[in-house]
Amino acid sequence: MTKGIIFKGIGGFYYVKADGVLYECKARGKFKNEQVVPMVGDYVSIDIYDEEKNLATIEEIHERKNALVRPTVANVDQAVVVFSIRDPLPNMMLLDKMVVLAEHADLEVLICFNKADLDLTFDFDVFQKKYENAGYRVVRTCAMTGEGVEQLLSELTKRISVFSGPSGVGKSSLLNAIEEKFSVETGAVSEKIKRGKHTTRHSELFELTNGGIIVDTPGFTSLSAAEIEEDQLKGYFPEFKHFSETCRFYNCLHLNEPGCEVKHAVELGTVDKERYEAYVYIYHEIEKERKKLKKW
Ligand SMILES: Nc1nc2c(ncn2[C@@H]2O[C@H](COP(=O)(O)OP(=O)(O)OP(=O)(O)O)[C@@H](O)[C@H]2O)c(=O)[nH]1
Ligand SMILES: [Mg+2]
Ligand SMILES: [Zn+2]
Repeated sequence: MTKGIIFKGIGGFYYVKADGVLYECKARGKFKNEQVVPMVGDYVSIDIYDEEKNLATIEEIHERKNALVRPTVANVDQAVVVFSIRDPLPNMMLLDKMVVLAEHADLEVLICFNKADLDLTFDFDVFQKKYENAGYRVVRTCAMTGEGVEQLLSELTKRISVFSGPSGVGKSSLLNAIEEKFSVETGAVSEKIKRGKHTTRHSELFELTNGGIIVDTPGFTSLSAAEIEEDQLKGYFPEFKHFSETCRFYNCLHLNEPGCEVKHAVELGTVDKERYEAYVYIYHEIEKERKKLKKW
């Protein structure tokens, strides 16, 4: 048996890279019976039955370190949350939700603002400061000119990073800017509604020469955080931690409780107001969604 990683999955076939060779694989029937679906990023053992045509069967799926639902990928170390400064404009609520979901999956987070060329007046420094204060690394890139691509690349060494974000922000374009040989398909943004056209249809792994791996994924427009429990959410805003230790109630949710030091920090401006508002918004959204789920 040979060990490999699932690089992509299309129409019931899985493409597994093992010892530098890409094998087209079917999964053993037993997985279906066990209701296990192989995922891109899975470490698997394969049985090669045709050396010439590179055909094999997935015999075993090794234990996952983690598994993301959206985008669907296993065993990643870092989420690169990609937004563009224009076309489409960044949806900050979606950005905060993606960061929260990455925290929930215990991933490192890197925030990337792409299409720097489209708005030279964009106040990147404000965004950078906002998210750096929350404990995140932030980069500004332009896939078109290559600006910031070296810096982005330096954050992608020796680990598996998943590029996620709305359609049309330039995830695939960034891959091509990093290494031309990837020649990933990219698609124009709709003129009218300034939205991407969902060009990337499947998640796929790309190996960098620096030893890192990038997962390119399909863009999305909305995201549910209902897998998170309401009272867990506060733990996914790292900038709250320091203040929450001195809240009057040990289980303070930083909503309407008296003596809340997080709210106090928001008033003083030490915790960013918009980030706090995103917390409250996502909290209520989760509450609503989870209530609905319970009814079923
Ligand atoms: N001006 C400008 N355009 C860019 C930049 N990066 C990407 N684009 C353009 O934006 C459009 C969408 O890029 P894609 O790379 O396909 O976007 P994506 O995020 O992969 O989108 P999906 O695969 O649909 O999720 C293409 O027309 C790109 O040429 C950039 O830095 N500047
Ligand atoms: Mg794409
Ligand atoms: Zn509090």
